[in-house]
Amino acid sequence: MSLTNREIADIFENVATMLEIKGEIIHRVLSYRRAGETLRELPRDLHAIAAEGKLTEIPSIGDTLAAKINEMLDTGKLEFYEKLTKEIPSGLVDIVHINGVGPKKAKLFWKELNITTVPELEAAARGGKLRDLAGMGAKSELKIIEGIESLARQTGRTPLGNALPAAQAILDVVMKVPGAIEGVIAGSIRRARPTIGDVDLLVASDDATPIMDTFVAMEQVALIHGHGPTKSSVELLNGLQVDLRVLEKARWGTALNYFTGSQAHNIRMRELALKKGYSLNEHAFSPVDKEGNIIEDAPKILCATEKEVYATVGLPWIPPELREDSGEIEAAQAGKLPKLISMDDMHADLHMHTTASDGTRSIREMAEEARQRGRKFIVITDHSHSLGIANGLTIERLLAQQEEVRKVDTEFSGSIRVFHGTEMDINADGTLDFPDEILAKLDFVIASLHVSLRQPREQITARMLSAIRNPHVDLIGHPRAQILPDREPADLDMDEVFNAARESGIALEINANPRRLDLEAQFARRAVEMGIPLSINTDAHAPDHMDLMMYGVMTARRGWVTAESVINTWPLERFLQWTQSRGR
Ligand code: DGT
Ligand code: CA
Ligand code: CA
Ligand code: ZN
Repeated sequence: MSLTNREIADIFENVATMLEIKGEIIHRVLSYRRAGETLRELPRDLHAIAAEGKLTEIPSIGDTLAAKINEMLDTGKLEFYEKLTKEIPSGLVDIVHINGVGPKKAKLFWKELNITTVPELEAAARGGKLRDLAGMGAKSELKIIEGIESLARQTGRTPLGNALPAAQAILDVVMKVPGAIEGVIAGSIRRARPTIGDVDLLVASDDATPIMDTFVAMEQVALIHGHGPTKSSVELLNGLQVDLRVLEKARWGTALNYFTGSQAHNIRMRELALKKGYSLNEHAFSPVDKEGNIIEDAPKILCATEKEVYATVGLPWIPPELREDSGEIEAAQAGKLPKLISMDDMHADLHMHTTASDGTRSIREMAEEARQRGRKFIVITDHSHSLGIANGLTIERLLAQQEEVRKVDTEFSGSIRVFHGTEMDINADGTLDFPDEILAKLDFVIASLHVSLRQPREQITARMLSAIRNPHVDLIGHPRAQILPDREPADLDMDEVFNAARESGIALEINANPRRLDLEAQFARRAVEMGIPLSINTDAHAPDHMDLMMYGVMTARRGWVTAESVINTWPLERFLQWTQSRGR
């Protein structure tokens, strides 16, 4: 039996969780967890690396872990893990994955009530059997039930930020095959959904065979589900499913349109085609009779471009990010499609961290990185003191940092402006981490939720409103505090949040980090409809995070956002006017 990278990663991650339940030192737990994460995303098969004797060249793999990997590759199992599962029931690992249940609680339920599976825990919670345990109550039982339900809803989707680079790398390989004319990533990636079910690649060519052969033979392929002349499907080492379709260039438009979706958009397109007397599928428009049956010998319409597909049903081309049947067909019919924001419009990044809190570079280095990416102004926004885990700044450190920022700003004058701000915590009790007279000294103030994210709706909403109503706060960072694909957003009353934001004239963030994409598109769209300005920022903790801006822009486009609504696109003078018209 031969294990895949993903199975070995799973074993390491299970070991980490089991050691945590046992109460092992955190260092040991983390080394297994990190190894698991690394192996999951590894672009090469572990068998090949082991054969070259290069396992220890993988980041976070030392001699001990390399020996364990070799054992698994050779024997199909890990003695150490088998022993652990005799000590710690493996169902506890699933229990730890429930939102709101950590290793300590899992151990408590196991030791006190002999609960070792999720269904047993759910039955106990519903039966009111957990409330009398130490540190538990009726409320925590409810939370566990909610956590189990949300676990069931999680469908194993991959964040856009992982799927897009993986898809692009594969497309780059197959496009090098002679005869590949055009290639594109279609499906939900093209529509910029924040999470992806599977990857849909399209390539135009008159000779599919060598393209398909290259595709299924790629190093990152773990399993081949199908290998045919028009369609092949594989599973990658990291578990991602990829479909490749190869078709003739003459049908590119209909195929691209069909496989971009969404399904709901496609259904509307087919209805429009029928009204014009055609049946539309991925191959062509085929004339139909009055009953809707295809007239066999009537000439079909082939479309080489999407523009022709839309023109055939009487519409202008619709940007893929809008294709969800959420008003885009009507807008296109009325000539009212928005002119969506694009990367070219973005010339500022208003949220980033330095070594002062949990970033990896100095103010000067971050400014230089931003300058190289063509940004015209940035704001340094390190964490505030109550976020101890991120080494948040005290008032003293914040004020000292301001002098440093001013120095760097002067050094860079003429190429990029560097402003001073904060990403201030909205504390669990609704207070803010800095007093007003300190906030008044800053150029730009972000307030964010980082802790106590599972407070009940009323409490966490009130907390958010107190930040929105502070006249010194300019922006709410990653407003719903979600982490993709698994951490559910905070239970905020978004109507109240939007109403308060509109009243106080504050901006809301689209955090561009693909683990966040928060606000998500549908909320961004609602905010803009209400006249609330948005700000798209990378929240960079390291230089390469600045490259993630595109995910924020993709999300904004999916939310029908135009450049006008986004303060990062405004000229510097307008931005300064706006911040100065606010509390300071
Ligand atoms: P995903 O993979 O769950 O993130 O979402 P999609 O949109 O990529 O869905 P997928 O991969 O199942 O199919 C790709 C596109 O192909 C989809 O957006 C629309 C089209 N498509 C697939 N199946 C159907 C279908 O049964 N009816 C229609 N109208 N379109 C379909
Ligand atoms: Ca897909
Ligand atoms: Ca698919
Ligand atoms: Zn941040």
